[in-house]
Amino acid sequence: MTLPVLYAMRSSLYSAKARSYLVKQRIDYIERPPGDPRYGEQVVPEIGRWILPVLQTDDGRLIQDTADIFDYLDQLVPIERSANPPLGVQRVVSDLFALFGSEGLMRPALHFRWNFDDLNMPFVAEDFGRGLFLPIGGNEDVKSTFNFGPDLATANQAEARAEVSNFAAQRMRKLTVELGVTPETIPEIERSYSEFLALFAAHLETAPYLLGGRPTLGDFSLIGPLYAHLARDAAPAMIMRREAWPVWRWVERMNSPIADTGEYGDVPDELFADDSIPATLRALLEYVGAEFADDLIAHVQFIDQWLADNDEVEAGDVVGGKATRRSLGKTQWTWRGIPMETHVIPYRLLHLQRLQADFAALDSADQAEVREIFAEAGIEFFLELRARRRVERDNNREVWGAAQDPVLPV
Ligand SMILES: N[C@@H](CCC(=O)N[C@@H](CS)C(=O)NCC(=O)O)C(=O)O
Repeated sequence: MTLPVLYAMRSSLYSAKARSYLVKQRIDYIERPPGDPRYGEQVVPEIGRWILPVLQTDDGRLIQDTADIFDYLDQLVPIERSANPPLGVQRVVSDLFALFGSEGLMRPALHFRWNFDDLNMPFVAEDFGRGLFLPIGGNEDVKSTFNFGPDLATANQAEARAEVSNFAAQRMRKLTVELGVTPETIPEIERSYSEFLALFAAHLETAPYLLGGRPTLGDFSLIGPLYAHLARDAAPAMIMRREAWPVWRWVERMNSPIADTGEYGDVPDELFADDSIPATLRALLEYVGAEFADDLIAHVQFIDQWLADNDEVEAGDVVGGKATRRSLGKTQWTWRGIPMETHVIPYRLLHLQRLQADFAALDSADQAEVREIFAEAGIEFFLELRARRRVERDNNREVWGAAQDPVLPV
């Protein structure tokens, strides 16, 4: 039997999302690091960029992007194990955490990885080096992908690993600043992350997952930042262990093929009864409002203005002009009272569109309930916010979609 292959790394944020899904749904698979020659020879040319994770299905198709990987895999599991709650209030709440988990914890993840070198680097450098450079050949692809000096075929292996690892680390350190981690914002990033841990831990006192007895897309997204960086790297691992035992356990649980919910007694693997959203989860939604609403608005405003300024763009054009350019430019906004400058990533709109489409499909009673919950959390406008074009995925990259009337805060 041919098994699916996940090209991934333990230290990669988005890899953790796909891996957790495969593990929790007990889908047998093979995991290969990007240093494997097959990644450079087959995957990168077909996907068109160096990016993780990539799933190779058992019939050989390549899927990039964790949201698309979830959609593909979710059709394979029995409906009662689907990570998409049935259409209702919980579906939209799961979508919200799919957006926030994928995009909203990047700053603490990057800060706690790249600004604590003494504690983190011995481990992270090993992880990078051993995932990116394998002693089994194929390293010419690594060399051309990363475009660096030494002749890897003859280089000392440890030195070559260090070289590759350093190269990748430089890129990520640059990204850390580009996404708004600076000396001015760091104290608030740290405070905000501790607040998140406290609220998520309080929720997990009541249930093993976001929406009850089994994980949903919201969990499978939050595990990205919370596993690869915030639980595996030494400095933030200490923080999570010290401040939020239930979150640490949730991270373990999200990587376990069994329910792993013993401390809750006998928990049925069902979502909260009656499509309900408990108070502890509402508190977490309020946190998402405080943490992420201004960020999302700034993104959508910038994207809309960019589209106004670049009206030659047509549906089907690759976002950013080429698949490797994920940002449209930089924008300034105020985050929790602090001036913030960040790169703008149109990819985010995909998650927002998903949430809005699911909301539109609800009956009016469910819509009213979602409105009430979102309004209480200060995120009601998430249900309408849009730029003048959609973003879609085509051939494993982001492309502009149809034109539409923008909806922006006045
Ligand atoms: N939207 C993508 C994001 C994937 C992504 O950003 N992956 C990172 C690793 S965690 C990456 O490959 N970065 C390489 C780069 O940007 O050069 C997904 O959900 O799969």
